[in-house]
Amino acid sequence: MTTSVMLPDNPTLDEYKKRLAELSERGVTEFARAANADELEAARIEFLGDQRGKLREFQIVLGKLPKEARPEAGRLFNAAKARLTDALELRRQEIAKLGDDSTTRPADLTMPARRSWRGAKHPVTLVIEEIEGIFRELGFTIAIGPEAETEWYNFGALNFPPNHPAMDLHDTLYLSGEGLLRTHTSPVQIRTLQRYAPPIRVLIPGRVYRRDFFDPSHAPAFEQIEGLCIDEGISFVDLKATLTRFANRFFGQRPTRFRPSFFPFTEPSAEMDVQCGVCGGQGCGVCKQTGWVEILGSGMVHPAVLEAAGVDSERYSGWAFGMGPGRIAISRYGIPDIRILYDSDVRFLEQISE
Ligand code: 2U9
Repeated sequence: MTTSVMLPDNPTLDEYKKRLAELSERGVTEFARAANADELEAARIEFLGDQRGKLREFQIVLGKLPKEARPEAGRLFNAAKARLTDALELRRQEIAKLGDDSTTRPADLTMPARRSWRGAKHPVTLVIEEIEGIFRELGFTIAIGPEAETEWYNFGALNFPPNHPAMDLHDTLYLSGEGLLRTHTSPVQIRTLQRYAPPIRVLIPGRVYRRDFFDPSHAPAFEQIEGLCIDEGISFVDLKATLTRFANRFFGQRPTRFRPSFFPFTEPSAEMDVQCGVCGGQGCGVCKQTGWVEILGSGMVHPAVLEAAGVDSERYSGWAFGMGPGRIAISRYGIPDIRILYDSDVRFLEQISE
């Protein structure tokens, strides 16, 4: 609604007072007529807008009135501004009480749709799912199991002799009463061997717990993936061939190598490295100048472990591996500190979303 209240450039005091009273009246009427918040806002801008509001013209002209007329004109200007402001606020409250008139006002179908908020998968989830996909293609089945375990399933069945120093390596979180939080997903492999007859090819992702304090490369709870292949006639060749195939699929055709290692549950044991993807093997900060990045540990399943799980170690053999997908996610996405994975900071997670 346009409101014409023309005010001459150099009005007399009477002219100023007459026009100001007219403007005030029209403004109160326009505010009262506003049917909704949008119309009220338009009226506010028309009468009280800082730049082009009608009342602004009266403020500017104040300085052009005869000197002796300015005090009275100023008082009248302030009274008119207060009256219009009160009328605006009153109508704002009335409209708010009426509630949102979107139920009565016809929907504007030309309005753009609101962007629907989408969640995203966590970087570690993306890595786990990609690794699962590769091993599924190699004939592995995904298995899961309990996070609260017994000492036997977490250590005893895995050839950890009582009080073996390796158990300290795990710095275990024991539960009140009995039991513990599993320090690796290996107990699920024992349970699988007990329940199913070979041939077995399982991949076991899951959360594991260690009594570590958070630091740039350790977290007290982290994700792990272990794999197990048990059949007749399985040899170290099968281990190397399958894990090399995995590495080539996940990291691309980069050189890999195996280094002798030790684990109580495998013999022989080997760590597997992939050539550093940043420096191409020249040595850099990421690979600590070695040119290689460790990706997993592996080995031929120790016969004592097979026997503990009720599998005939004379007839069956097999290999196993374990890796930390969180560490792989750090190296893949160039994340400097493992704690960033667990801060749940949306600003970080939004950068790596799918
Ligand atoms: C059974 C038999 C053997 C699982 C294995 C590793 C080597 C290994 C670590 C990698 C990084 C744990 O997440 S990590 O800290 N694991 O190096 N794990 S072989 O061997 C098994 C498991 C179950 C019945």
